Amino acid sequence: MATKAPATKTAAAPKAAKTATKTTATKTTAAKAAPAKAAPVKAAPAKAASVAVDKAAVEQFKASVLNHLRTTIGTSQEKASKLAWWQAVVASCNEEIFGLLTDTQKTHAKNDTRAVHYLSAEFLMGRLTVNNLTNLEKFEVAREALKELGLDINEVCEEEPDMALGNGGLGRLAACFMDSLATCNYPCVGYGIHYENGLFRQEIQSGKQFERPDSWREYGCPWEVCRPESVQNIPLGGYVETQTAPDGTKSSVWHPATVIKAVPWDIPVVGYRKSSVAILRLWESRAAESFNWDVFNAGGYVDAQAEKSLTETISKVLYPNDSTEAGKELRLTQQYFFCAASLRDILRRYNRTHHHDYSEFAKKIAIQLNDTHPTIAIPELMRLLIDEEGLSFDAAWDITSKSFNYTNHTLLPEALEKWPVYLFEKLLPRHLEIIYMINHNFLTGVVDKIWPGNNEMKAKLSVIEEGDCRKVRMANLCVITSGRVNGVAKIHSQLVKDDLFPEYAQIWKDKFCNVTNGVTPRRWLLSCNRGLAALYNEVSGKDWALNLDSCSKLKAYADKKEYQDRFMQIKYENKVALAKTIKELVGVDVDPNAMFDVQVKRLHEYKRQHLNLLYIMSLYRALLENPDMDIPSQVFIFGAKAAPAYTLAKDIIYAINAVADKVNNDLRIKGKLKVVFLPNYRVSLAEKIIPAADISEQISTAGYEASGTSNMKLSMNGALTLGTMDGANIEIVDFAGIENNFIFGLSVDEVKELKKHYNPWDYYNGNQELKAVIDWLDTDYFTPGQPGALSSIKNSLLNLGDPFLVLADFASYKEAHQRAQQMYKDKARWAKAAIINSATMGNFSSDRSIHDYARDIWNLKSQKI
Ligand code: 26W
Repeated sequence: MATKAPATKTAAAPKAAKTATKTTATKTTAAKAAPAKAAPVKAAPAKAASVAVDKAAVEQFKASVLNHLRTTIGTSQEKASKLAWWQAVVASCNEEIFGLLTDTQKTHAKNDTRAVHYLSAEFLMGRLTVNNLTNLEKFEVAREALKELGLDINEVCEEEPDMALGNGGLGRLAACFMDSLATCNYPCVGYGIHYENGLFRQEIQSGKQFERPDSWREYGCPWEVCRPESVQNIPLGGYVETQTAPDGTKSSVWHPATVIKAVPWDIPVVGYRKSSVAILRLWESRAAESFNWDVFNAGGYVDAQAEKSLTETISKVLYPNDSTEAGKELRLTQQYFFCAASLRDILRRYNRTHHHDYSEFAKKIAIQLNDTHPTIAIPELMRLLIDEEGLSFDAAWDITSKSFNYTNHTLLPEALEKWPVYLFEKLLPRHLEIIYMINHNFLTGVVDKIWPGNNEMKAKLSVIEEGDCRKVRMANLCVITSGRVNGVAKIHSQLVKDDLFPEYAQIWKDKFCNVTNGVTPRRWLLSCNRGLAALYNEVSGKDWALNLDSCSKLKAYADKKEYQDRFMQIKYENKVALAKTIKELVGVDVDPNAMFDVQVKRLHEYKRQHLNLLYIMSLYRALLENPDMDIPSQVFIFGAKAAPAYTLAKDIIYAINAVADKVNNDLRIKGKLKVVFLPNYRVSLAEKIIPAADISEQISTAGYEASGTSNMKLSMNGALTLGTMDGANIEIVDFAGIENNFIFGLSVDEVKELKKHYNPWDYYNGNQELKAVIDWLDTDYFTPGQPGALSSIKNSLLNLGDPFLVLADFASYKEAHQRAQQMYKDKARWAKAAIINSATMGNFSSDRSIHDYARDIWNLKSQKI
């Protein structure tokens, strides 16, 4: 094991820039890269701490990699491709990781610890190599070892495909939580789906989004381990038979039509500083062993293969929607498939020590539902306990209702899952019976007691929505069953209680609570921003990544020129690196001295990328009128995937690209404005963009963004938030100071009020500039020869009523941008604000979130390994 290297004082920031630059140095020549103008501030005196690397550890790592190259990968140093080198590096890491994993699991088994089981349809893990090396405290050693082998660690790590098994915020949150659970030593298992294809790869052709499959495992994933000993068989479909025993008691027997094999793949999640190693267990669907090949004669062989592929379709692809429920049969099957497999796994492990005595179950097992996607786990646990373990309905309910908790991540009505009853009848007939029973007990035992004879109330709170197509309301089932229901930021939790579930809150006033989201500082600061990490090492000591609050020590230096210069020098170097990436990805030259204004997140009307676009158009217009306008040069950077069927979202991407193309090539505005849309936004691209941002665009219509997490990552890396009082923005500016950010727009209450009588035409007709840019969309100025190509945006903003109040917030948004431009001219003031933002984000470490869950929801103790 590597000994910990003592810190020495050397120039860290320039070093960081060098590596960051190398990351992206692949195709373009250096000469073509962004014009490296003089830094805005003089290079600061080289003071940040850097790590002197242990020579013996380097030799050991080198030997291990070379050995794996030969004996695990089966190639030689001379022949090895970069991919092979990467695989060998992973194999070296795994030597240590598997040891730590075994220690963790032994400790938990020995103490029969209570554990949390995090059920999530998505885990957006991204790449693991740099993160695991960092958490093992081996990154510097590996970098040096590879360097001595003639390799650049960043280039080697670029070989790793992202594990994009999630859509956006919810999936990435689950990944950050796994990192924090492991780091904080909480016994846990993450359960999800082993999608063969993660979120689609986005290609941009002529400005338009095209979706391509993402086969992240095409050449195998060296981090995952298949566990055939834990395979589960999952029944599906068929019918329920009611049997009457001689004593007259009735019972239900489910005769499933099919059985699907669930194969677990384990991904070890390494805690920081070798704390514990958590397991992320992802289920892959296969044709069951019992699949009857014999019934097929020679001619049926092909049909048999076809039928086989149907069962294997279940884990084939991640649904790419992050806000609209499509109601597809396959999606419900996916949800049931991974929940059923996970619960069997939980029961199997529980019974190893408890031998089918369920009296301790709720004491030992906490289950967290990440949104409603795993709701089917509720009736499935009931079914397993009743049908397979012989418990009474009431006993099963007692256990189930003590085990589950539910996190809500969105208030958007179109995102709330409702499954047609006919789908349940077809796929899960026994689960439907159990749901009816739960609902009946709730309506008669609870609702009728509080609101006697109130049928309207019953209809409203029922798990079943009546109508032409009866539906199961998954959120209602979650709330009725769960011990605790939480939102993901203070304001959101308030709205969950007051607006989404007010009657339930009346019934159970203590059920509802808040856990504000967080992000892991290991990935989102330590690994992705080595320059800033080195500065924190020096100022806050070496433990800041375990205790992000200690970063607040930097705040004391926010007024000191030396630290301002160093902080902004680090930012500048990150911007140089991003400028290079931008050049490679979209061929646009951007000036690292310009203000980098970043909006990265899924594309959605409520997130209002089109508000940003309208402002950019107005700025362009102003610059055309006065090219010498006294404003800092600005680069607007977008990254966003649109759900494939979300036409308007795709139109907005097209419009951003059309405007970008025009603006970037217009010599009249003298390079003062650039717009880039970076294709295929994903975790690994976020890690390059976020450290380079000056401005963080968080401009959702107030009340619609549950929390946001890019707001936290950007602020942590020293970006100033230009945003609305929505989600976690409110809490962020609470810590960082409203004077260090640019808050604008309607509040939640003002949005509610305005929505009662909103008329976008009033804003259009009342603001000449706004009218001009909206009308511009109707011309062919940005789409030569194709007038009307951008008109759908205008149409939504006017004829379709502007559902997210873009026009109402436009003037205020523009004014916020002007404040930002003003502050940017004052380098010292800006640097101070950037430092304070970064230094006050301690509360937004996902460690804090996980401690909150452990204390308030899971009643979970951390276990030293
Ligand atoms: C059924 C289709 C569907 C799929 C995913 C509907 C809704 C979702 C997610 C709940 C959407 C999501 O990712 N929500 C985001 O969750 C983050 C983590 O809590 C928050 O930070 C974001 O504000 C929220 O939009």
